[in-house]
Amino acid sequence: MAPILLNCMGNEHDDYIKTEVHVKNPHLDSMEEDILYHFNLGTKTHDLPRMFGDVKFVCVGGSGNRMRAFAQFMHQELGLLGDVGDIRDICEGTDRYSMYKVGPLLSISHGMGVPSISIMLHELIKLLYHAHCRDVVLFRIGTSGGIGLSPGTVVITDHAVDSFFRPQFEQVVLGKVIVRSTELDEGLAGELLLCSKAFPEQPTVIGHTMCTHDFYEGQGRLDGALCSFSTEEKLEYLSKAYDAGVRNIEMESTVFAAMCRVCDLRAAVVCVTLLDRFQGDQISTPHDVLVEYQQRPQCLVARFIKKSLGLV
Ligand code: R2B
Ligand code: URA
Repeated sequence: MAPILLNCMGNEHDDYIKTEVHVKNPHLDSMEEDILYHFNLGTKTHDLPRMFGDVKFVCVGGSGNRMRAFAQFMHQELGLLGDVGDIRDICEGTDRYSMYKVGPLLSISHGMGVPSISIMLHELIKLLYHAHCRDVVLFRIGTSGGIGLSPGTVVITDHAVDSFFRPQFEQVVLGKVIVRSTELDEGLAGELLLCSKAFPEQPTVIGHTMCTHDFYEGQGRLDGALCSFSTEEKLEYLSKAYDAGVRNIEMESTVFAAMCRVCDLRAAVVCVTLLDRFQGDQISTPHDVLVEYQQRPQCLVARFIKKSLGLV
């Protein structure tokens, strides 16, 4: 039986938009076959509705190992039958991305940066479309650099912004720039914030997330192989970002928000901060502390999913 989706208050969603996943490409329906090359899946070689038709939640994150660990964690959290050791990588035929399915949840890696997550999202959204999935919610769970927050703070993104603090994503198409909005689902962000009350030891805030195309100079770091600015200029830029409402910096949120929005998918970005960029650039926190920080977005999203399924 299909799971009943509840909102965070335990009520069945009245306002839940019960829709199939949309693709915004008129060419797709005239294609005889669609090969999802980077997943090593295809509409002729795989029965996508049978494999994925019951998917309700998709969590994406940078690393394949982290997304496997998340799938194993969710297997336990959802009380599913079977051995966690048997959860296999659906994309094992390719080493571009890793994909794990546990019950109604897909856990997928996207690599680092906008081009990598963008390729993955094209194929993921088509996969959900071909599989006739309905009412899917997407989450990006990841790491980030904080601005004026203590390390370990979880940031739920309201707007993803570019390096000029604009809530938009620019895509160059046929030599022209297309601008898409990066606003995320306000209700979903609010429900996640409510869920965070169950973890009082994990500070959680809602704020803007800045997405850059580089980890070093692009995020105002002084410790890359190249640096073209002074410490004062770095701090001035971070202060401007803070004043514009930016609370953390990472490298995928704008295209994630923009693509989900165009395809009418409810989506959220939940990233933990590994350091406060006003205090430094190097990530020198001990490994075990970083591992615990990285579990924080996972725990928050797990709680949301369990609430939605009426399990807590
Ligand atoms: C966060 O962490 C990665 C860089 O270390 C990048 O993928 C991101 O968005
Ligand atoms: N990921 C980023 O993109 N930046 C940081 O500072 C930390 C993690």
